[in-house]
Formats: sequence, structure tokens, C-alpha cells
Amino acid sequence: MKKNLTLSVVFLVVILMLAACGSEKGQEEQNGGKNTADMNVSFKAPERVEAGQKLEYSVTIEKDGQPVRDADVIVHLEMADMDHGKNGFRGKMESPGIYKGQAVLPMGGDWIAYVNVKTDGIETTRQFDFKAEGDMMFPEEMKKAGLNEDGSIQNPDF
Ligand SMILES: [Cu+2]
Repeated sequence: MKKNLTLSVVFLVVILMLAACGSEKGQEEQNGGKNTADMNVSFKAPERVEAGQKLEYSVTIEKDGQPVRDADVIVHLEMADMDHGKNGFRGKMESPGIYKGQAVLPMGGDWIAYVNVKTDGIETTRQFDFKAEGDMMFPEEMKKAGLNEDGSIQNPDF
């Protein structure tokens, strides 16, 4: 019985170490490790972003100067100093290396787009700041726009 317990503890420690290694590797890649350093990701918001409007955003991805096709692109839109839950979109490739999606922001202010790209076993997340105009939407307006009262989207597909 005691031996079993010892084995369980050893097993648990090994699992934890493996998990830690895994996340460290993830961090390395996210910080521009050799796999993603040559991947160029850019994010474009409309010239004027207004709260309450459904607007289109685009992400351009290149690697070694070539467009990256068929990547998994997920964009989380978050306010710089406030939590509105999950908002953003799953990018759809509209032409080689160019991914687009739509979103409604619940209020004006400083926003950050976290662009997560997965392709060929490589994953990277890049961060872009942008501003939105306008006041906070009313709860009824949010509902109509497909948002919950905190500004998160009702049926996220990501
Ligand atoms: Cu806010």
C-alpha cells in the first residue's frame, strides 16, 4: 500500500514536470522562437472603429515572404483595462494569407487584439493595440447585436 502511494507520487511529479516543460516550450515559441520568428503577422482594424457596429477586421500572415494558407486564426478582442469576456472572431481565409472576420465591440476605449495563429504545428500569438470610439452599448442593443450583457459574444465558434 505504501509502495503504491510512493509510486503515485512519483508518477504525479513526472506528469507535472512534463506539463511544465510543455508550457515552457509554448512560451518560447510565443516569444519568437526560431519556428515563428520568420512569421509575419499583421492585424488591421477599420480606420474608424465604433462601438455597436459590426465591423470587419483582417489578419495577414506571411512566412519567408510567402502567404500562409489554411492557418487556424483566432482573434480575441479585449479591452486594455476591463474584462468583457470572450469577444472576437475566427478568421476565414478570403485570399492567400489574408483572413477576415467580424466583431461588435460593446464600448469605446483602448482595445487589444490577440491574434493566435496555428499552422504546421507552429503556434504564435501576437498582440495589437487599437482604439474604438463611442459609449457603452445599452443591454438591449447588446442583445440585438448578439452580445451578452458583459459584452461577450453569445455563440462563440472559437
Ligand atoms: Cu469596457
